[in-house]
Amino acid sequence: MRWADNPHYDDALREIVAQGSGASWDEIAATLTSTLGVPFTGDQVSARARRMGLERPTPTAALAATVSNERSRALRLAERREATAALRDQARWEDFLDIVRGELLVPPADQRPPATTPAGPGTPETMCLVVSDIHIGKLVEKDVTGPGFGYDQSVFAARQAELLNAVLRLRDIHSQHGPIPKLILFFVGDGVDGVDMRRGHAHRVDIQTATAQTIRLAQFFAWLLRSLAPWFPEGIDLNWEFGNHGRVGEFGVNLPSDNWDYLAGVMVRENVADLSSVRVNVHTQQYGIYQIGPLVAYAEHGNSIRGGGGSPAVKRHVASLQNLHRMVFDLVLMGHFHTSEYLTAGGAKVFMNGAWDGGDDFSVNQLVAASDPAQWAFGVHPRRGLTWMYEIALAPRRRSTPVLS
Ligand SMILES: [Mn+2]
Repeated sequence: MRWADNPHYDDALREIVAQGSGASWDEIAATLTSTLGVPFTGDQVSARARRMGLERPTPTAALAATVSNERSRALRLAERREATAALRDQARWEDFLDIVRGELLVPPADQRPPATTPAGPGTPETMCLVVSDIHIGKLVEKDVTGPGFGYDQSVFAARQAELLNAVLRLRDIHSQHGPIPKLILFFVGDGVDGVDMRRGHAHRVDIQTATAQTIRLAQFFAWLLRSLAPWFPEGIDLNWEFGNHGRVGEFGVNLPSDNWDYLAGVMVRENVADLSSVRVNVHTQQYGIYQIGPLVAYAEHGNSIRGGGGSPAVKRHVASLQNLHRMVFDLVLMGHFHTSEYLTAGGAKVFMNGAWDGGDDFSVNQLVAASDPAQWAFGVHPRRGLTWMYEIALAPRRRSTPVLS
């Protein structure tokens, strides 16, 4: 925490000192900690107060200040009583108008008060979340895959809620150690399922147009950002990469960003333009390179990897990326293979997301494989880098059916 970057800390301190309670610096620090949700020590507070030229009132001075405050308050009350008596009717009318105005006033979304929760005294860390392979519009019927699988619009809706809850739960858990003031979201593609990716595709969707799927994708992320914004006082960054399922036209015919995912990203950016703490970064190349604290992260969907999603192929691919960009990556964030994996590729840690749709006809019946709907989340310490990681499960563990005993 750099005090000088947060002028509202000064305001809060000045206000507490002005109350003249005679509290110790440690007590004032405790009050600031609970008001602002950021840990303060007595030494920190007294040093800052000295720089601001504030003096902590001694008990005698505090008493004198209280007496004088009380006297002027009594005076003000007496004046007000007199004025109210004289102008009673007008005052009542004004009161009534005030109530009406108050009821009609709808505060803009970004003026909602930030949710302040007490946080531990540890170093603030940034939370990161990787979202991908949502496949909005995809239909997987249990008749085809068995009851452990299945995906449609209602399953998608339930998993949205599960994701939001998981992020808030993780934030809560880690706040007990230290504040989590900032969230970085990575969308790495395949938000929409598409409608003409391959032969027979149209029969396996329950949202029949790519345009309608795109609208759902944009609505989902706008909802997620609006729901999360009050919990992260230093803001949310959403970084947006597109996948292969949103491709418009045949493979290789158009430029990469001729893609429904890309369009949804731009729609999200427009939708949340009124949220001052949220930044949405959508670009037309099919990857992004980001600095997160001490770490360099490379994010992409992953469809340019040749030879499957196994460890040797991913290692070759990450080595090629580092050669191509003449950079070393600490993190690689991706999806595409519908397999939740945590891999090492040289010095890079690779987070590969699972898919929201789980198993489908092809994966279950041909590949004999199915993804768990899992998405990665992790914490970044400003000096130590990667500190914690979770595989967020969007569905309960699959059970065998029928249950025989
Ligand atoms: Mn996918």
